[in-house]
Amino acid sequence: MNERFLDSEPYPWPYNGKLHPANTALIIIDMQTDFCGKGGYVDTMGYDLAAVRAPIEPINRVLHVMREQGFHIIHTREGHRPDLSDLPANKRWRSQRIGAGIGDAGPCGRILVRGEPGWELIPELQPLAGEVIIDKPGKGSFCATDLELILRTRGIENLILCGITTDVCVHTTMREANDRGFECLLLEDCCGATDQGNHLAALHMIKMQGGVFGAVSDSASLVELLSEQ
Ligand code: C5J
Repeated sequence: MNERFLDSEPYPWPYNGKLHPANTALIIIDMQTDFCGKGGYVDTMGYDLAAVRAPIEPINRVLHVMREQGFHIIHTREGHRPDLSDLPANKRWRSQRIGAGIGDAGPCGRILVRGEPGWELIPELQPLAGEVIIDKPGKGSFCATDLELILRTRGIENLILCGITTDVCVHTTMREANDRGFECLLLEDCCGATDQGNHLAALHMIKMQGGVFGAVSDSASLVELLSEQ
């Protein structure tokens, strides 16, 4: 199979040029109403929704092309069991301090509780039948989930990360994946954070030390590369 490399920083990605649908997954992190919808967790905390909604359209463009070409598509959702048995007391306490208690009632149902309207993936980015959905109780997608087993079983080596928030769940997942030997790419316009400074800092961190967690590119560059014959 021909080698191909994406225009990305700080190095052309992936490192070995092996980029094809069988060994590469798009992982869309936590595009849930609680993180980018009106009345959800992020909205209740008082953050501006514009920055966390900005990635919706670029993600959709990438998703369309990658679906068409048969790449693996993975969605994640952060949330807790209705009895909150998987919610650490300190996580709950901190959320209550800021007025958006996880497990408490809000305009979109109980905040970050599985099965509630706010916990659902947004209508614009609904999974198709057969796409993997990972339910995670934490920020990283590998902690207390079967994500690694699924990736190894399918022979996936490359992960293209997008979603929200850049500095929290996306970054934690990228770090976890990088430590496990996966070749990671983050699409900067397909991510968003509750603080623009944190978004930019998270992108900068990835590019240190020759690409300490992988590489950074954008949706247009990826779509262009994948559209080349
Ligand atoms: C946060 C996330 N920010 N999906 N979760 O609590 O980044």
